[in-house]
Amino acid sequence: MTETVSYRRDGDIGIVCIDNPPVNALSHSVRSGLMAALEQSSADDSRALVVHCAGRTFIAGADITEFGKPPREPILGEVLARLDAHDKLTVAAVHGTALGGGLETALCCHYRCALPSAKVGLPEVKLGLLPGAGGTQRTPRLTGLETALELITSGNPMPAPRAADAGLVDKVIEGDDLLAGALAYTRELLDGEAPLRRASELPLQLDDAGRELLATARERLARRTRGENAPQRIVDCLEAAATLPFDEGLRRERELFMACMEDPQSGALRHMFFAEREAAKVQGLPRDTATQPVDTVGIIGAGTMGGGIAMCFANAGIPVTLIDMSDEGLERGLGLIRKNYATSVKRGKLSQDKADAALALIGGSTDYAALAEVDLVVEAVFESLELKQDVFRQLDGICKPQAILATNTSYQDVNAIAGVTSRPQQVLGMHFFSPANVMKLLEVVRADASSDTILATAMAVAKRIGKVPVLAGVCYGFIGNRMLRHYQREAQLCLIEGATPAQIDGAMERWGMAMGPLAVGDLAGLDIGYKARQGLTTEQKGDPRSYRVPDLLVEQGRLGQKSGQGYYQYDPETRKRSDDPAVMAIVEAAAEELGVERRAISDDEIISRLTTALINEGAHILEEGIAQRPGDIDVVYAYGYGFPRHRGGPMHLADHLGTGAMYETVCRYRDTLSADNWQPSELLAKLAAEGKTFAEWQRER
Ligand code: 3H9
Repeated sequence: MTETVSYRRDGDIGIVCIDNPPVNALSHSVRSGLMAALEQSSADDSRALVVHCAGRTFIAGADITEFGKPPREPILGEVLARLDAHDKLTVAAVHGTALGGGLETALCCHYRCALPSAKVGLPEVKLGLLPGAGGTQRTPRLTGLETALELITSGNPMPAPRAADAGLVDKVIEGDDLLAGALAYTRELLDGEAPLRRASELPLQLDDAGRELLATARERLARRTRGENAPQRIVDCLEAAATLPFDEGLRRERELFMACMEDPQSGALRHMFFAEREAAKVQGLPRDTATQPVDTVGIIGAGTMGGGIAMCFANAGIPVTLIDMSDEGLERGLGLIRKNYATSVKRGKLSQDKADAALALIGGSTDYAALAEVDLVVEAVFESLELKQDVFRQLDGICKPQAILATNTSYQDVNAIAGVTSRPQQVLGMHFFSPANVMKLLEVVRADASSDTILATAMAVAKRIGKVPVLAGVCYGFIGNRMLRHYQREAQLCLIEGATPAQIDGAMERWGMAMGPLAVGDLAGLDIGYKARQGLTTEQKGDPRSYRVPDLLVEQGRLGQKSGQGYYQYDPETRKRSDDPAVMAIVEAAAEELGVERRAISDDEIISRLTTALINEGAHILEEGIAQRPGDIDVVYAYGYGFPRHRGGPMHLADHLGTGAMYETVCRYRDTLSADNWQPSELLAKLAAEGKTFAEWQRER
């Protein structure tokens, strides 16, 4: 057939095997091979055809690397139309994951069988797309509208046994020899003279309940997906499936698929897909760099952060010893962990068994000696360099020589921490984000002496505990928090110059941020920033207009959600925020005190100043080599700060808006707002002059 598709016979059954590592994506070679295999199957005297894949998975979808390039025939739609119309019985044999175009291929077979461990799904929405090869038309004909809606708009995969209940899989094959099971199943179907059951020929109608379902879904998705276009277009496709003849529905799906493909949102989401995978790689470190085993972990500090980190490891089956200075501190920390697990069980997010198993892996001690044999220690004590150095001196004396010593600091100098030990090559930063058991981002901070082995180990461990790791260099705030200071500064300046908290947060949330900057401050607690500022010099604190209001709020006891008041008032029951005239009085007084004349500020100005501040600082971070790639910064912002994925992260946004336009905006803000706050990045200036994007700069390096 082709180098990726082969055809052979097992008696009267033809077998087409796709072998296109790593995930059997539907590349041009696979599509051509499938077409050829169908011709062969039609031409020979076989009675049926089994479609299966070599390697770790069934087809994981269209080949995303081909997107954005001119289409090469045969396109997937043509291949699948041919498969759907095949004149011999067809059976898909699924293992691993049948995703996107992969599941659409299986749906064009007359029957589907799968291993119990297999999963099926239509994750296109996560790429800003919709299933474009019949998935929106065939799925509801097999499962009904409700299940199809959930599967396609969530993009989440469904385990094979559930897919069998839902009508997507016809037989779950027990044992681990899928092909033998699939052949036996096919023979059973042939012996029973099973009809060539085409999903495209099954009936589907739109009744009142279906109409109601789709209308509710549109509203729910508009709220939940904040400005994403693909979810609404998916509902349009499902409506077409239920109201139009199959071929017309398919045409409508194709139109809407193409609209998604040309939508910058999909470009941004596809960028995120690859950026996330790229971020896990450390430049200059071969893929097969040896890692150290991490079978036991110690955590210093049983506060909220330490407890959350302990849960991450325990959830992944890794035993943890939590250390705190006092019995009370330790008991409080362990109590908080128990409470968190109980809440997860109550909310149905975790089974009682899994919670019990994880809890059983978390032990506590007040004696550092308990860490003598652990493979990795994560220090999560109060943000003080002296305190952290003291902890590392003790660890150095107690832990085995090859143990990895990590600090969870957000701001401190990891070199200065590593420097107090006799093994700086074993020290790095592992910066978790709060709540640590929920947030996916992990900044792995490389200090000057950190060895390749511990970097590779930290990246691998991060993945094991379900995190998205990004490598960062040592600087104040690393990648994420260093940029955040500039974003927050502009939020504060917009506030004092004329906007209200509700306007700033509302503008950013409508634009797509998970939460506005001031509401985030209230959630985290305004006293945290206040305390941190006390330890800084006037120069380090930056523009005095950018912290006067939060200082006043804290001094009046307004600490944020935890005290019921911050930038907003909070309902004690629902935690719903509402505007508070007292806050505006504080803002106006602060403006007067600092000689700031308040004026009307538009939502567009707020969005532009906050996002441009991120982009300019991101560019500084790249030129200094603190981040490895522009995409890494985008991953940090999407996973750590609620930046809308469909905008692709700050650096992708800069590419989308144009580096030239961004540079001009930074210069305009420098000239009209503040020369101190807006120092254009040299890299941004260079790219603007050369008419290049950050992505192009990255590719050419
Ligand atoms: C679609 O199907 C559209 C159709 O409806 C209509 C068309 C007309 N293409 O994630 P991993 C690469 S849209 C190309 O680390 P895992 C990936 O970049 C598609 N490459 O492994 C990585 O490369 P590298 C719908 C792909 O075991 C390597 O494979 N399908 C594709 O953790 C390993 O990936 C999806 O959205 C692809 N489709 O997870 C599924 N997929 O090693 C997307 C992966 O160089 N894929 N690669 O960094 C996934 O969700 C996961 O990759 C999967 C494996 C679960 C399959």
